[in-house]
Parts: sequence; structure tokens; C-alpha cells
Amino acid sequence: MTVKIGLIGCGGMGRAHIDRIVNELSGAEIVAAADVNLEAAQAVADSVGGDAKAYGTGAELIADPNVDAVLIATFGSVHTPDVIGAIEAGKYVLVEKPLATTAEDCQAIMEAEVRGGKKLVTVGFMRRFDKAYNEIKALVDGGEYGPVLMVHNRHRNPSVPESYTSRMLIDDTAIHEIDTMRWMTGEEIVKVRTDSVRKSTRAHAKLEEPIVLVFYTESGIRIDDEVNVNLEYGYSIECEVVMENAAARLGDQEGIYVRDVHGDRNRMCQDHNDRFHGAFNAEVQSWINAVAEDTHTGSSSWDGYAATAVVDAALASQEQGGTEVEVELIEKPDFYA
Ligand code: ISE
Repeated sequence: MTVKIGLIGCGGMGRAHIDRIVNELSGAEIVAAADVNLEAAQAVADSVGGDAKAYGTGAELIADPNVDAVLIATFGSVHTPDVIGAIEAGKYVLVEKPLATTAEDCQAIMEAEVRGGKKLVTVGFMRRFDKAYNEIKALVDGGEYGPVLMVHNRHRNPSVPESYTSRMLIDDTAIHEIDTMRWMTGEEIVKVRTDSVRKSTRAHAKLEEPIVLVFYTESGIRIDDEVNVNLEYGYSIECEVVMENAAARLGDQEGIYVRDVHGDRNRMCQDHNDRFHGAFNAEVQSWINAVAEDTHTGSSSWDGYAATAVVDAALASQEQGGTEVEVELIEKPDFYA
């Protein structure tokens, strides 16, 4: 079966997904594109050839009977109606992170999914498909080195645009570590603190960064996350998991090393598409395969909700000047067990 995908959101991330589906992955075709900017949707529809349709709203695309499954790559703040629309139409949906920007909206999505009685939503937490993170997780799950005690993360970007706000340090950037740490440890995060540090002179006037988030999980694992988005040199994601008898960390950039008269060096990745190209491909291919087999894959609405609940607590801590804030989670519905 060839899965017929409709894309909602034709910006950079949406177009990157189109490119991988058309040129690198198998088992799917793009049959429709939607965007509030109809011209952008038309341009995507034209670029994939065939009879792909262009729509000005997600609702019209979801209602198209030719669309089997929906890929959402709009801003997080506008995800909710389209995710719920896809659920109510009985269509699988892969939605870019965050699932939604408030815990209430995530709950509304879970309620719609539970009502429909079928797991249809996958949240685009692509790091779960990254080879190196998976190798570390296998060590953690294997138990050979004892339990995890702490984790050190660094999330560095070369620069961000003027439109990037202090809130986005948490709900757009750190949300990756929030999900990855829940997945890696198999535990919920129960409390969080947002520390501010000396402001980088490279940050624009309204952006208070870097910050360091400190999380604690149910069993007391301490996790820190440096979020530093104007570090100039590259897109650098670091993670070191400290167990009782060993520490495992991500390799550096996964690029080749060059040794010459200037010393040893490797190419720095410059953005998430560069660093996580393989993970994005694995994630979207696994979703296509699962849709073809009528099964769910990847992170669920519960994962999207739990990550957003941690974001809310971290934002509250940021507003309160760095006090520790407990994460408020509803009881996990059996549906997501
Ligand atoms: C962006 O949305 C991402 O997902 C990137 O991985 C992250 O590094 C960046 O800070 C975000 O804005």
C-alpha cells in the first residue's frame, strides 16, 4: 500500500519532510498540501507533481477523502484543531513537536483520541530515532552499569532570529531534552528549576539566555540541560548519562575528523536538519510503515502532554526567578499504558 499523505504547514520543516518523503523514503506519496498562505501550499503541491491538491486550511485537507494520513508542521500554538480534526476523521497524524503549547490543549487531544478508541497521534520527537541516543538507551536498559544517577545535556544553537523569545528556550528548544530524558530513563520528570546565568552579549535585547534547566525524575535522577542558542560555532547537542559504573555520552557531531598542521577537527553541524537528518528519516519512515500496517508508532499524545506539563513547570520557575516547581500531571489514562 502507498500511504497518501497530506501536509499541513508548508514552511521550512514541512518542506524538509516533503523532500525526504519524495526523494529518500519509500511507501508514501504527497497528495495534498495546506497552508494559510495558499501560494506556499500550491508551490508544494506543484513541486511533488501528480494531482496533488492545495488548500488554504488544514480542515479542508483533512476532509479530502484521498488523504490517508496527515503530517502537521505548523507552529505548535495552532496544532490543536488540526490534530483533533485528524483524530475525528480517523486518520493517523504525525505532528511536529510540541504536540500543543498548553497542557489543557494536550488533554483535549488525548480526550478526543480516547473517545475515538484508537491511537492515531505520533509526536515528532525525532531524537528517539537517533542512532547514538538509542545506543545509550540500550546500555541504560541493559542494566550492566547499574542505574542512572544523573544526566548532563547541552543544547547549543549557532544563533536564533529576532522572533525567538525567552519562552522558546523552554517550549521550542529544551522540549527535546525533556522528551528524550523521559524516554531514556523511563520515568516522569517530577520537579524542575530554571536557572538564569550571565546574559550572553550575543543574545538580542529581549532574550534572556543562556539558561540551565535542572530536572528531577521520580526516582531522583538529576538532569541538567544547558540551553544556549547564540554560541556561534554550531548546532551542538551533547548528552552524558552517568550510571553507577560507567558514563556514556553522545559522539561528537558524527562527522569525520580531519588532522592537519592546524590540529584535529571535525565539521560542526549547523542546524537540526543537518545533525538529525538520519533520525528524521527513520522517524518518518517508521510512521509511514506503521500507517500502512494500521498501527501506532513513536511517541504518543501522552508523551506530548507530559513534555508540555514539564514545560509549564519550567516556565513557572523561570517567571518566579528560579524556584523549584513541581510538575502537575493528571493520572495516566489506561489507554496510554
Ligand atoms: C528548533 O525548533 C528545533 O527543534 C531545534 O532542534 C532546536 O535546536 C532549536 O532551538 C529550535 O528552535
